[in-house]
Amino acid sequence: MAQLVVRTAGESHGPAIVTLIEGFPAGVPVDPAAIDADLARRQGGYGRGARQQIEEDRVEVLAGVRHGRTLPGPIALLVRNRDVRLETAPEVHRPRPGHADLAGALKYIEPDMRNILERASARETAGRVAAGALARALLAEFGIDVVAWVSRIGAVAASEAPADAARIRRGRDSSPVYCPDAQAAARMKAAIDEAAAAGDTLGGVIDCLATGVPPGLGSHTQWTEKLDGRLARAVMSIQAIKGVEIGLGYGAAERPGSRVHDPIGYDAARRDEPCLGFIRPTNLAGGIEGGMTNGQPIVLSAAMKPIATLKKPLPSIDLGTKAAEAGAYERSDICAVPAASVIVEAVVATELAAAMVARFGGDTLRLMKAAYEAWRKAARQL
Ligand code: EPS
Repeated sequence: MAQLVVRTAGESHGPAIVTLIEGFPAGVPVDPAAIDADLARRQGGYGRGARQQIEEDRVEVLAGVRHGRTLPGPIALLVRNRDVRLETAPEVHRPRPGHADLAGALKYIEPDMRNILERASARETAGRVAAGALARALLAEFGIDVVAWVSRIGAVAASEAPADAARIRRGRDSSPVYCPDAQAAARMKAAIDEAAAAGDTLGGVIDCLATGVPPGLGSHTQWTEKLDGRLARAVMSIQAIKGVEIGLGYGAAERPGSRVHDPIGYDAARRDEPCLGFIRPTNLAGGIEGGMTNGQPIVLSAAMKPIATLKKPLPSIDLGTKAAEAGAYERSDICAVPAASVIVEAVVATELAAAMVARFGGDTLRLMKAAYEAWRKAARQL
């Protein structure tokens, strides 16, 4: 089975973040400006700290692209850091509750937690967003669109977003907190100001919608291939994400089955849509049944905890003396939920691209399209 794999390397204050992408089909158009646009969105959003005034993320394509299209070989992308001081940055001895510091120190028997936090840092996600932009270019060739936005910051929740990805994107992109509900966005901004004034930080919820997804991505045959499991892992692996829901998610536990499962109907007039005519009046499953897409849009949400680096730090200890001390503080974001929405979009796109490659073969875009069309033709005869 063809396998698309994305890996990153790099420390927060090292020279660069590097991304290696293997198994990506050849012939996909690559637009560095589109990658940079996603990188810029990831750097933005109201509530970001001083670091983002230093950084100016731009992709450099080091390998795997020629004449604006992907080659068969691995793709290597590089995003340089500007705040480079890995060799001179001070040691960290006071673990921050909520960060990787203490767990990493215990794992590696490491008294200087700088050696942990530099890689644990969410700076790494610049690499995953760069890969996600490539994945989106591949998905676009098949009419698949992924959009993610902020639906809650702290206690402020947005009203339900429109069902249409283009409308969500328009609203989101004119919002300082990447939330399509303008009234809620204003209250979210005020909540971030309040948290900043209190020396505190805020988390929130990110919603994600993928449209145009054909049925049958993922598999019911092996747990490792179940798409809901793969998406949950990809999203949960984003720094500070503590919960992932697909469709109704936790809400499904409260209801009887008759109010959870989406009835099935058929409308021949919709045979050319991704659902192939098999319509569902609701989409509480979030587009996935039995670990496979069912032709409905994928609906997913993720909960992000507040940033662990606090201006008014929580009680901690000095790892050397074991004496009570406040957790370490240099500077921090107040709220990075808008940035995390860009990362959710990227990792969901990457996971869907991987599922498309696994399903329709990954050597070249042209062969992949031929396999996709052959399957669609056969599926219409079901
Ligand atoms: C981060 C701490 C901050 C964030 C960083 C993630 O960096 P610094 O310690 O340099 O102020 O700004 O995120 C980024 C640099 C980024 O580009 O997203 C952390 O501890 O996770």
